[in-house]
Amino acid sequence: MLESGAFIWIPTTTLEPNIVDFEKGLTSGGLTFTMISGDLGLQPTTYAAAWDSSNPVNGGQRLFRSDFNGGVKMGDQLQCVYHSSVFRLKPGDITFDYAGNGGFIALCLASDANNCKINRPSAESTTLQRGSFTSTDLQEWMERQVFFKLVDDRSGAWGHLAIDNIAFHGTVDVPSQRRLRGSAHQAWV
Ligand SMILES: [Ca+2]
Ligand SMILES: [Ca+2]
Repeated sequence: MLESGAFIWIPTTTLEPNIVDFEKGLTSGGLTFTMISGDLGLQPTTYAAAWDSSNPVNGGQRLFRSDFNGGVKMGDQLQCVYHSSVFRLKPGDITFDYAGNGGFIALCLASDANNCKINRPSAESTTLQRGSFTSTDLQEWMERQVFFKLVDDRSGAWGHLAIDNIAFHGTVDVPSQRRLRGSAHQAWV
């Protein structure tokens, strides 16, 4: 029997991953991606504009591709760093579809933004491939506050990052009104 003032735990995770598919722009899968440096112009672009990108597992209409400004191909000389908003990491693999040979996706600690797990495609191909951070790789950061980086750091041939369908398990930052009782995940009874 619960005593007055006790609290119960409200689960905030499901078995289904959040999916960043870029279909509605840079706010996707519960996260918002913001350009930290670079001069990339508009993201995402469309598969129709980036006609040389193909995704065998269905990318929908849009993807992030660092050599594009909206619907215009700008070239591999561009570089950029995007950060996502922060989320609390939950158990499960993180998967994504990516291509290119000029950038990477990273998962970083919110408390130490230079402490990152990096996954760099080496795909001199226009066909997106499946990549992942495995749950084993991520175990040490379970329940920690983390965020994604999308980085283009090369200017030569194939020096871009194409990425779509970032699937992760996590809970996004809880709205401030739920902090009134001192904890984001408690409900008083
Ligand atoms: Ca997509
Ligand atoms: Ca580049």
